[in-house]
Amino acid sequence: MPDVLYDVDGAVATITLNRPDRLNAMGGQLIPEALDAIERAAGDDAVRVVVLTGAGRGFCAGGDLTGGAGGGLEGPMPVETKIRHLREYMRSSQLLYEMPKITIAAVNGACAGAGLSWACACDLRYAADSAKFTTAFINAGLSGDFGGTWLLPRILGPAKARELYLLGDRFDAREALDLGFVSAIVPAEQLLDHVREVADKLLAKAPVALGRIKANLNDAEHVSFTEALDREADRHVRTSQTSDAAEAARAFVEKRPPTFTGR
Ligand code: T3D
Repeated sequence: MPDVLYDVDGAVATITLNRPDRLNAMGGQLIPEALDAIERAAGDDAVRVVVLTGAGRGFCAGGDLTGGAGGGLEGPMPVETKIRHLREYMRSSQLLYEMPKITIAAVNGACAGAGLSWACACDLRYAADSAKFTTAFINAGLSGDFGGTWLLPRILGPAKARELYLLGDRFDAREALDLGFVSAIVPAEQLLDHVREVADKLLAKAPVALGRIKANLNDAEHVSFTEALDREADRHVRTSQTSDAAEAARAFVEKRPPTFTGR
């Protein structure tokens, strides 16, 4: 069995991390296969929403502590080579965060370490009632990778993110919801159906506008207010020129649901 499964249904790609006996820890070929799958979804014009989830009772337990790192990060090689390989694999987080499609983490269970970083990189997160979370790196004597230390402070605020990274405590789905880390808690057996409903809701919206809203929100993390206003103005005017924007206005006036084409 591959360590990552890839499935497309309509315009929704589902990437399933698939090492269930290890809570989908990042050993074997899980990291390179996940990067391939994320690249594939990002590059497929027919895919508009990407769902990341895990097989079995885990979402992703982070680095594999039993066999060390997977995907060629282990073994005798110069540290600079390892850094280069890891950085290449970490493009997975960058793609989830930056691709102009909406990415959703369906956190079906344990979500730890670099697995939590991947969840952070997604636009939206939904948790099964059985999900549990930990930044975990400090418990493994590590400092953090796959972007979590950049992303989590932006999601939760710097004080809470610092606490979670420095202490490494576990938190459950209820606390994740209270913190605003996930948008909803769903009974485990209904999680993927719920996420599909969210995806369908997104599919009914204008794709260019969605992608540009994501770009604006991403820019807001790191550019000045002046620069953000410049980029908002540019994207807003360009988006207003699309036929989807005209269709949205027509549909509103005609009191009917809009039909978007992505142009
Ligand atoms: O490779 C790379 O370079 C990528 C870099 C990654 C860096 C990191 O992510 S460092 C962080 C590594 N992850 C952790 O430290 C998390 C360790 N795991 C846990 O804290 C807990 O297992 C969980 C909170 C994730 C889940 O707790 P629980 O009580 O639901 O499950 P459990 O009983 O602890 O674990 C169930 C099984 O999964 C168990 O195996 P067994 O005893 O049934 O044979 C456990 O050993 C295994 N497992 C859990 N996490 C990992 C793992 N096996 C390998 N690696 C793991 N990370």
